[in-house]
Formats: sequence, structure tokens, C-alpha cells
Amino acid sequence: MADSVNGSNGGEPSPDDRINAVKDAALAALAVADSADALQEWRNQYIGRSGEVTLLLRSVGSLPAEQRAGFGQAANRLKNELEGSFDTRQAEVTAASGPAGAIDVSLPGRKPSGGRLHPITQTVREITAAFGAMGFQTVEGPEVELDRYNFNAMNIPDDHPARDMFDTFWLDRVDEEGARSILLRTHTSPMQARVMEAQDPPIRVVVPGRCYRYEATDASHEWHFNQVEVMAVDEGITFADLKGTLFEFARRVFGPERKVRFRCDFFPFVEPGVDMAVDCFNCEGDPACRICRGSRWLEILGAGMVHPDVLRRAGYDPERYSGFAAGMGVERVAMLKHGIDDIRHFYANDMRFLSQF
Ligand code: YSA
Repeated sequence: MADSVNGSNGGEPSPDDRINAVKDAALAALAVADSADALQEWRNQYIGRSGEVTLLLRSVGSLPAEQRAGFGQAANRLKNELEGSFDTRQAEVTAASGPAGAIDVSLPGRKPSGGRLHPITQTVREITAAFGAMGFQTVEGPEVELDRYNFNAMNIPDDHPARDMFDTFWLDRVDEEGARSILLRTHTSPMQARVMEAQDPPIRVVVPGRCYRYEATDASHEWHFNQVEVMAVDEGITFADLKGTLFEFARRVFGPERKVRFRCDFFPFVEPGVDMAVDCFNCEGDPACRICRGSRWLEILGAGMVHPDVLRRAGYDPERYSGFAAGMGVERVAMLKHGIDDIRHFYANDMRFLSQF
């Protein structure tokens, strides 16, 4: 049986049988090795430095000379085959068990969380769209404003007590007379004067923008908030136009079922003046309600017929032109729409809150 791996030596297994026995046992054990530890153990047992295949190779020298070459080649083939099988099995186990750092290609993808607009930006867009559908054009103006537009053009001269309504952040600058003249606008109303200066009637504009007031915060007041100014100036504009437009806005933004209330109010730049409130979502008139303090109403805007002096100051003839204007608080509108009981949530940058919108 020269040169044969199959040569038998009496009762001893033939070299071929020895190789096949090791191969069968190794492949059977590999098929059930299902962890990194089990694979390592298998490797040690079969193809490691003291493994069974290594022992087969080492035993070549003890074989009859004519069997050595054939046996050695067969043992080497087995070693290569088992190393290949080991690599394949290791990849399977890694994919199935996913040890740290491994990529499990069978996992479903993770949905990236998309960015979205801030709820106040969404509300601004909803408000301007509601007025846009009624023919109003959106314009914007400066947040850092001149005293002259914020107050004087709006019929609020120096020392007028109405200035107290608007606790003001002044910039550290004085004019030639030593008076403070630049501020963070306290309302969007100065844009009434800027728009009237820049164009002739008919005017229908909405002006969204940030406003600032040096005042204490609570559930319905912030020191920084957003307003949308609304203004229509033309021949023959009446208080009925004001009411009709604001009712239609409320119907579009809050739905027909919400109650809206108008009351007389005073602003130096209108005559007559009103404020508009929407029924509180938070309470049944509970005096402890953080939003309305039991009044059942949350004021969202001030409004009125543009004062003749404001028209005159802008160069319009109040005998010919009339107009209405309103300034609404965007955060208040968003609170009423979404049932939010504290205005401060909007600017706390808490993703649990912001991701609801
Ligand atoms: C009135 C008449 C007009 O013809 C035109 C505009 C106006 C509104 C006026 N310029 C004004 O600012 N009135 S207001 O002080 O009562 O504010 C209007 C709205 O802004 C309020 O109804 C409220 O919704 C919101 N607001 C005011 N101060 C706020 C505030 N929102 C949050 N925090 C504050 N501190």
C-alpha cells in the first residue's frame, strides 16, 4: 500500500480513517459552536497549537515512510479546509449575536429624527396665512427700533403715562440732546408708521416679529415674545371691517366652536380701542387657573381704529382715509390652540416639549 493514505495496520484505524474521523468530529462540533467562547474552544481543540489536526501533522514522522507524504498532504488539506470553515462559522455567529462594534446587517434601519419648525414659527405662519387668504401682505421690520417709531409715531410722546404699559429695554445710546433714543421694540405697532411712510393706501399688511418688555414672567407673560401686527388703511374702512376680519381670523385659526370676546380697551394710537380674548381651555372658571385666573378668557390681542393723529403724522389725510389695526400675541395663540398651560415652555428648549409639534 505504498504511497496510500488508506494503508491499514491490523486493528489500528487507517491514516485515512483518522483524518476523516477528525474531520467529521470537527465539522459537527463547529456547526453547534454558537458563541465567541465556543468558537475559541473549538479552535483550540482542532486547529490550535495542540489541536487534533496539529497532532495529526505531528504524527507524520511516526508513519511508515511510504505513507508520510500522502498523509501529510491530506492532513494539511484538512487543516486548510477547517480554517476556512471556521472563518465562515465565525462570520455567521458574529452576525447573529452582534458583539460590541459589529454591524448587524439584519437590523432594521433607525429613522433619523427630522428637524422641524419651532411651534411659534408654525403659529406665525398659520396666522399670516389666515390673513394672507384675506388679502393681507406679510412684511417685516426692525427689532431694534427708534423711540420715535415705537412711541412718538404711535401717539405716545415723552412722559406720556402710556409708556408705563411698555416696560422698555433701552440701548445704551443717547441722541444729541442726551435722551435715550434706541430700544428693543416693545410691540410691532411701530411698523404701522413705517409702512404708511413707505406706501400709499390701500394698505393691507401683517407684520410678524419679536418684541421685548422688561417685565416679570409668569404663565402667560414672557420678557420676550412674538406679535403679529395687522393693519388695513383705505377709504371707507369701518369698525365693522375690524370685527369681521378678526372674527374670520379666529374662526380660521381656532375653529368655529371657540368663543371670542371683544371688550373696550385703551391704546393711545386707536380710537376707539378694543381687546379680543378667546375662551380659556384650561379651567371652568377656577380662580386658581394659571392662565386666566378664573376669568375664563385669555386676551390675545389689542386692536382699534387707527387714531386720526397717527394717520396725520404718517402724511395721510384722516378726512379721506381710515383704518383698523391689531397687535396679537403669537405665544398666546399657540397656547390656546395646543392647550399649553405655561408660555415659558416655548423657550425652555426641552425636546420632550418641542417634539410634540
Ligand atoms: C393695539 C391697537 C392697535 O391698533 C394695534 C396694536 C395694538 C396692540 C398693542 N401694540 C399692544 O402691544 N398691546 S398689548 O400690550 O396689549 O399686547 C398685545 C398682545 O401681545 C397681548 O394681548 C398679548 O397677547 C401679547 N403680549 C403682550 N405682552 C406680552 C404678551 N405675550 C406674552 N408676554 C408678554 N409679556
